[in-house]
Amino acid sequence: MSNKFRMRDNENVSMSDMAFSVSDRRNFYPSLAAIAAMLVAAALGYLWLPRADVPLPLVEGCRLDRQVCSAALPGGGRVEMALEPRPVPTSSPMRVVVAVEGAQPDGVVVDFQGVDMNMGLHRLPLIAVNGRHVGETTLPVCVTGRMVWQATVMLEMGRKNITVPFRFESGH
Ligand SMILES: [Cu+2]
Repeated sequence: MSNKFRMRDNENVSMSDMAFSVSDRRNFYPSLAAIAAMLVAAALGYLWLPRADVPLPLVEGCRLDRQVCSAALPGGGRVEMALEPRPVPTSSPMRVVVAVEGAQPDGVVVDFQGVDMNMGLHRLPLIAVNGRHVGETTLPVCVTGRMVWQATVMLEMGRKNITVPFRFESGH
């Protein structure tokens, strides 16, 4: 039976009875909508929250074109990086190997940038193979023949991006 029908049948329904049933319904649906809106906002907030960048200082006293270099990670563990072959070739492919000890990154990316010269940004996503992260790339040929590069390893750990800059020279 609809409300309209019932009201016509029962003319003496009081205003306070009506007010009660209407406000009851008005309170119920907005609170459900508010909860749903909060859940949606929380989900979007989680997705859109910027990842926290954790930049580590430059790894000094170690050149990737001469040796394997490593750095301690905040919260334990180590990251080790190697370029192959050594010395590093400029116009033929080189292999990049990153090993992470005591931590499990979701992804590993290496950015190559010229230190004294703008050579553009070369981003190399690595692939997980047998517990290590590997990739292959060819550095652009430098007009000066020899230059210093920075290889910044980015480890995606949960909601953190830990970056570790290493240095090397190319073109010997
Ligand atoms: Cu250059």
